Amino acid sequence: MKIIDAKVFVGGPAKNYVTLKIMTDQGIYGLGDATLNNRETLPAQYLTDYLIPNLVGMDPRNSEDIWQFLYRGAYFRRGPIAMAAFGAIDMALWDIKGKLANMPLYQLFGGKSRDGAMVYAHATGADTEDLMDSISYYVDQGYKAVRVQCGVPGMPTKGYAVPESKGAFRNHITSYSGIRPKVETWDSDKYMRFMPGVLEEIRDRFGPDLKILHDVHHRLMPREAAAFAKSVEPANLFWLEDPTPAEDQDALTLIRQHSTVPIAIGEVFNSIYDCNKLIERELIDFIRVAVTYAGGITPVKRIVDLAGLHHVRTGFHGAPSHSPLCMAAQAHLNAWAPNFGIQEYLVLGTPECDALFPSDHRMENGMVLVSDAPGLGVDFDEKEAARYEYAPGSHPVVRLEDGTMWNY
Ligand code: GCO
Ligand code: MG
Repeated sequence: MKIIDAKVFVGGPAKNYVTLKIMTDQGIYGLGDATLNNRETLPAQYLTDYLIPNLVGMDPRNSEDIWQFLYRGAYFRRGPIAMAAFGAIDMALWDIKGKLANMPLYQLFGGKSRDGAMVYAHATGADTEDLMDSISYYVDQGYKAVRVQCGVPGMPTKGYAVPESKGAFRNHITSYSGIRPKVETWDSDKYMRFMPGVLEEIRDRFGPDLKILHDVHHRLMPREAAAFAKSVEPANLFWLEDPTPAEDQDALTLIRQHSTVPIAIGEVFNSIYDCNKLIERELIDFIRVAVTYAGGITPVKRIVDLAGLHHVRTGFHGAPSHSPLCMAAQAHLNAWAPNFGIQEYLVLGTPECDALFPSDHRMENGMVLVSDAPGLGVDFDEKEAARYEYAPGSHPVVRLEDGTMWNY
């Protein structure tokens, strides 16, 4: 069996998805996601200029050897652009493997460990009352877990992932506003004074069973993060995400010394070498890698197994940052992983996205029910894809009130 060709598509409804399609001499094709938010053309070009010409002629069933060829063969290893490109190839090869075996991928991993995988939605509010409405909206739809972000009073822009005005609580966080970033402001003291009270109020209002998550988005320094983690303990969080910039891994020791709040980290990691020490030292509770940025199913399965040895559960990064192909790869891993924790999931649910990526993976009552179709269980409609073109976008940048650059 041989790979005869592969193509890359960039574009999509309200979002630049990077989609790889690998064709074989047996008519079976595989699909993969290389979407790297706001830098989408780069993994696409890495694939077209360097990787696809090498894939042609290879046996697609040798996914492990092909992964090693990509990783060891690059010489300059890792980094999100290369790893997203490898991730798409690896996903597509697993898709082909599943189609050849006529089995959904979770069967090839070891079968199902659960019927549905719990997901969390994103609630957000310009102020506390607005946030409470947003949480109620998701709870009413059956979600068991909600990430909560709230506008902080007294800051010129209100904080990470919060709307500027009330009532816009279902907004997506990534907007395609051109190549020049919007500037947001930040004040750690105001945030640290305000947010613990909001989290406690949510716990009081929604009771002990709701799983509450909160994302600091890398904005605190180690001592602040340790103090903050301690101060949010009464709210009994499911997790506190990215309390500090992820590069400084020792910062997590300080947090652990002062608090038992569960810590989730890893959405910006792109290899096992970014998290093996954190996992082995048991400094985190959830690992947040995504199958796309972390180089595909092959390496992420190794991360999941390592995490399992150290009581670390999965909490994969989710939509809308990744396409339904990555979400499908994660749905299969979530169905299998003995140490599954939770899956991030934003309600995209647009008819345009479903038309571009038809599948019968489905969401019911805050759980993802994995498809039984062979492979990833997601298709890609090229006619639909022809309707979209690449639109450049940028993440916001963050400055302190005196102008100092800070972490988005
Ligand atoms: C999350 C993340 C994202 C990132 C986004 C950047 O927890 O989902 O923090 O929302 O901001 O993926 O592209
Ligand atoms: Mg995050």
